[in-house]
Amino acid sequence: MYLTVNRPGDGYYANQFRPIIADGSGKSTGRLYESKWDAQLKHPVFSDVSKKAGISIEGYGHAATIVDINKDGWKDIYVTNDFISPNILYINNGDGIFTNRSKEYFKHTSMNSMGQDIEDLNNDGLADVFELDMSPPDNYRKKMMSMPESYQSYELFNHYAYQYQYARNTLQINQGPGLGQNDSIKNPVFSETGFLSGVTETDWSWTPLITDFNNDGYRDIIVTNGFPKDVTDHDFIVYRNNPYSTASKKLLLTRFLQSRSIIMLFKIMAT
Ligand SMILES: [Ca+2]
Ligand SMILES: [Ca+2]
Ligand SMILES: [Ca+2]
Repeated sequence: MYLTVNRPGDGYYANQFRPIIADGSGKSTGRLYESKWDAQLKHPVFSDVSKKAGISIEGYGHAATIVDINKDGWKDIYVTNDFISPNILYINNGDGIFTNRSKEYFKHTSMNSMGQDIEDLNNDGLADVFELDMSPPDNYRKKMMSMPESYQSYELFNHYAYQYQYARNTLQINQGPGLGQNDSIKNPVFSETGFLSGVTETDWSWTPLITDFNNDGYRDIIVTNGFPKDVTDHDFIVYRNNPYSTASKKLLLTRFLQSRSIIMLFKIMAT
């Protein structure tokens, strides 16, 4: 069993660049529990094996999927982390130890990563990865809700060896194993086709579920989204920052803007 962990506070702000703590001492580090049968208790007992399994990289985790992504017979763990903390792809080495290979497998990921699902979307037998972010589909809400992306951020991704990340949904289509020298098999190659596939912008989104809703043989995607109030509306942020010293907290809370809450359903078309 893998548990994602996110602990705000304690001096950790997941939207601030800093070296990633990868020795297990970071408070927002996921945990892996091994289930073993206890003959005396006559039921399984879970024990925390995170440290010896190499589950030691911090990140503001929101979701994890356990799947054999490279088809070597060993189940791997993909973790989506919110804010700028990079996602983690724990590849199972087959000896009880996992190694993060996210940057080797994916050219970039979503930034404010929320939920994810990993299924075969194009019926080629290979697992594809869909993860959610917060980009709105219309221009007005883009301008009102989104933060600008800057070259400085790009340079900071390089400086701190973070994975490149963009604030939109991403769809990683698995192209199958790459070929090495002498016809050897390498890691799978993924193409990020979010824009081409028309699934990048579903506003403030939480969790996708991929399944064939209409029984036509192609898996579809349902996205749950919405937020009670638009807390990242730029006008509201200015309003909140200026009169906070004079208005009561109660008054400010009543002035939150209403957010639209919708559920989007993508039907995958045969091509
Ligand atoms: Ca594997
Ligand atoms: Ca596929
Ligand atoms: Ca379908």
